[in-house]
Amino acid sequence: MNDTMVDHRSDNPKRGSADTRGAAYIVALLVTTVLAAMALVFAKEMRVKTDASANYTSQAEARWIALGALEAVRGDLAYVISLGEAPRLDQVRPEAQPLGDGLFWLIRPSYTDDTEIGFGLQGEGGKINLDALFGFDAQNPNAPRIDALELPGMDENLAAAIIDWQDRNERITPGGAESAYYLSRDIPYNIKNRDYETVGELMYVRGVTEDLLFGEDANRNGRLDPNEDDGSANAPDDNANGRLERGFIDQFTVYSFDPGLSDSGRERLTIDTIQSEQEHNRLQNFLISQLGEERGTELADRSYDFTGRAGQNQIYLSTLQFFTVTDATDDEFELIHDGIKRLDNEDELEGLIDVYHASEDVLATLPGLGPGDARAIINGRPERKHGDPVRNISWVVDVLGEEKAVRAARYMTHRSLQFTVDIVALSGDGRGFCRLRCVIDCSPVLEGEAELPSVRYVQDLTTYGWPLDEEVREQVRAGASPEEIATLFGEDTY
Ligand SMILES: [Ca+2]
Ligand SMILES: [Ca+2]
Ligand SMILES: [Ca+2]
Ligand SMILES: [Ca+2]
Repeated sequence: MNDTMVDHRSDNPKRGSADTRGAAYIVALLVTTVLAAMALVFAKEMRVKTDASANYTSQAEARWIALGALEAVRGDLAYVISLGEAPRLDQVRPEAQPLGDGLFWLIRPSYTDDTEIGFGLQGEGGKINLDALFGFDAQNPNAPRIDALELPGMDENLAAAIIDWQDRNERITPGGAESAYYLSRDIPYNIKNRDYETVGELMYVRGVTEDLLFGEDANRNGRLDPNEDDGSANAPDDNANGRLERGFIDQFTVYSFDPGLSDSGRERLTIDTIQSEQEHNRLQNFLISQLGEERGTELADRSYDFTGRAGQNQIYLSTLQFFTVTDATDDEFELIHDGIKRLDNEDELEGLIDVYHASEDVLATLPGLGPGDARAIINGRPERKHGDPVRNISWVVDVLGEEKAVRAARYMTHRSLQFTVDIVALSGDGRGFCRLRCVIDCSPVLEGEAELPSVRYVQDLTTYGWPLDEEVREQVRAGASPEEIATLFGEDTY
């Protein structure tokens, strides 16, 4: 054996030794390389897994912050309602609010500047109620009958199809579509013939497209983003006109509803059918309680002259006409408007338009009004800030003139009772975010039956992407304080 080895060595000692060492070296090198590569792969995988679990944790954190934000808003509004006040859109602080380790924002369209994001709640009263839209509900004769054709993108056939989808019958409104159309589609489905429950449901209706429903706001943040103003260069297709064409989703609602109670949950007094001394006394007592003996009696007498005593039997076109007929002052009307209603059966009102928050497009659909009137209303809105007591709509008389105002006021309200809460939540490390769009109902309930505002709808919009500036997240990752983050947006717009 030794011999063999020796022989072998002596045969070719140098080559054998070099081969062995070379092979070992190569194997070692290979093993090292493979090990190093494996180590790298493992390290990378570990890193990816660590990142993934960190991201998952951050996202979960953001989601809890969003849900917490919803509860915070409900709590804030419940407190306001408990004071006997109508909830106002400016009663929650909407920008960069710290919650847990993270932050949340409440966003909404700015309405005055398409390139800005607005902050705060969105009043559903500023939108057109699909279920009360054209007054097609025979059960609800007080519902507004609007001129929907004033809306961008709307035409007669579309309006008819929107009506037919909701109305209880199978009679085709001229230009519309009933079940025969929907059942003859490639994938047939039944027509609803019931109230709309979400605005998104419009996608089922003949002629409604994604473009019509969402407009140019592809990421649904209410702002004109660069890709939404560059034509077809980047999705979506837009008209590159420097303005954000909004879709039906921003103009319609299914939630606006007024139970016809005062802000503090009291029954209102009827003004229109007062023909007996007894009814007159009730109204007079109410007016005296609000305005004092002299003025209360004076206003009650003027109203009684109008509705019955002088045998005129005139009918109020709206509660705003009570303001003009009685010649009340703005301050007096502020004290009485919430305690009166026009008709006995005017308890439940669906779809009244909140003139403080409706867009120009929406206001132009009100019966008797056009785009010029809509602009005048927007320009004539009194500034409402914290603590501002002006809450009724007497100012509309100055804007539209008495005759037009008292007619249109039948479809108007000074308050939204349902709100969209569009929550953007960011985890403390700036890595995870969550977006929830919710609708809460703050309708007053009868006195003494206090309730937390109810959540009517929640939709997760996280997949639409981060809606604010990227800089916000970068700053949070870099450890900026909520105050510093809030200043990124400049003046607040709620
Ligand atoms: Ca129908
Ligand atoms: Ca956008
Ligand atoms: Ca585009
Ligand atoms: Ca545009």
